[in-house]
Amino acid sequence: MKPTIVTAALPYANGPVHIGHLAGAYLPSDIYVRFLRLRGEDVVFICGSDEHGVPITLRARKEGITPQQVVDKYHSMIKKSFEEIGVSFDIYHRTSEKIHAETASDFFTTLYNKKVFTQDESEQYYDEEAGLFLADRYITGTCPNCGNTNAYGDQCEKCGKSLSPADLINPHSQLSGKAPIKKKTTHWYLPLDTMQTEWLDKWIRSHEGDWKNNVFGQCKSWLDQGLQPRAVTRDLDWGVPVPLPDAKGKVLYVWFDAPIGYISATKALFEQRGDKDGWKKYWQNQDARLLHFIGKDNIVFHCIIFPAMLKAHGDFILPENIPANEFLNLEGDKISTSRNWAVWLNEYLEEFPGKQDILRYVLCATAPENKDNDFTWKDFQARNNNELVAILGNFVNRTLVLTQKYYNGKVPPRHALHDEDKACIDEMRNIPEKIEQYILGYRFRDALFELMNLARVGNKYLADSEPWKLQAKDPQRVETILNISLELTAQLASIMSPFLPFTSAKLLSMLEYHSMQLETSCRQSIAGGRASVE
Ligand code: B3M
Ligand code: ZN
Repeated sequence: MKPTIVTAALPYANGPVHIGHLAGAYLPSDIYVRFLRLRGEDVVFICGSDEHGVPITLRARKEGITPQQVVDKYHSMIKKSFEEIGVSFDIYHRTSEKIHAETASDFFTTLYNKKVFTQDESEQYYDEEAGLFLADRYITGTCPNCGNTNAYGDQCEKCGKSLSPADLINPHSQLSGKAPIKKKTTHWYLPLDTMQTEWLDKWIRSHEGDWKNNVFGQCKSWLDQGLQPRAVTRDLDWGVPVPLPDAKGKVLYVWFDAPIGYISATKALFEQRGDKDGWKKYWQNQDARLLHFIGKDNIVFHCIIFPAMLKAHGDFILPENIPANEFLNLEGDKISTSRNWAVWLNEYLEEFPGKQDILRYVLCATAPENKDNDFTWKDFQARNNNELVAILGNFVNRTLVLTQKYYNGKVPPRHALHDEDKACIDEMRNIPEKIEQYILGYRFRDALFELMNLARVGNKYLADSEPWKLQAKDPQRVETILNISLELTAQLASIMSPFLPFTSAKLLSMLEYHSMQLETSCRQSIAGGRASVE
């Protein structure tokens, strides 16, 4: 069995996470990993806080505290929220840890020694009043592509175009508000242009049809425009110092160090497990699979830049897939941190205690898998009432109540099968296979829909066979119907666990099911066998 590394984008520790993040990267990856674990696969699930970069230093200025205070505050907040919503990372690490600085530093040094980088002196914007070079988000101006007057030096959030500070019209400093001057500085560059001709173009294009259309399409448009050398260092005082004698005051670009965070977090995980070299079985094994779950704004970094780094280094595998999602809007409007237009996960968890699975359900059902999608509270309520309660809850409730009433909670025997029993049993085999195929193809909405179909099958079976009317005249028939309904309930309880882990655990304990049996039963049903509650 191939070892699998699943990573979820490292959130910037400059604010809490919101439902858009959850629907984009964290829920799909959690569902996928929980499913692999159910199948008994060898998987590590890696995430952590991205604690470097300009978003952090800007937040520190805004709040009048140090960058370290910012990341300490938000790291614990984000970690706690993920735990409470049931995202089951094997490790939630942070890029301010020593092991990360060492790993990122060594990575840079290896590339430097292999003469991968080009070094270039250029003129960059400088804020004379603040005494700082204005990298990335320290500078804003008008987007040359769409005219948005608030575009950042690294990206326009309105049209999504990736920019460099020199592209901005009317640039001004985020620190002093003034127009910057130009000043000479030296940086190291990853020569993506030569890499494109050497291998990158071919490698990415070989994934057409296999990567999601939205992902491949974005990559293709980057390739068609022609890749440019990309600076991997910055003039900043917050980050991993560039490990060269002539690089004082310079740090690694956050997008150089952050993805290396996946590697350092895996190292930290195996250190915790007392197996110092255990991480190599994943990252340095040609048989292993690497999967990155991200939002669409991170596609270029995971599909082009990080693979380019990994390949240049030489000791690591490249990603097999990058199932990125599009964006989730809120009530028809783009989620925005600056306008505080979001459902923040920590606030949801406080306001709806014990209701984690409802949010998981709704976000999976409306996940922006192929195009942007909208979250509304009306839909949240409707899906809870009409789907979770009316379909899933109703079936399980009727089955358990009748079993209690007629058999004092014991599983009744099964007798001769009627056609309707056989039809129900067939669906109990077919639907889990469909769920499996959808999950493995990163189609979580379709998988969830099939899960609900399984409950629909149960409701129809009970409605058609009406056991409550038969108990007096044909108790044997009722035994068979409830035996099958219980088997379906047990199967639902196990197959729902990647999506609705809290409900699954509750239901399994109601069924007095042990986790060993759960795994066997699920594997059996997935393999087309029949799970049994006897
Ligand atoms: N922190 C950007 C983001 O949160 C960035 C992801 C890093 S993944 C290596 O969208
Ligand atoms: Zn724009």
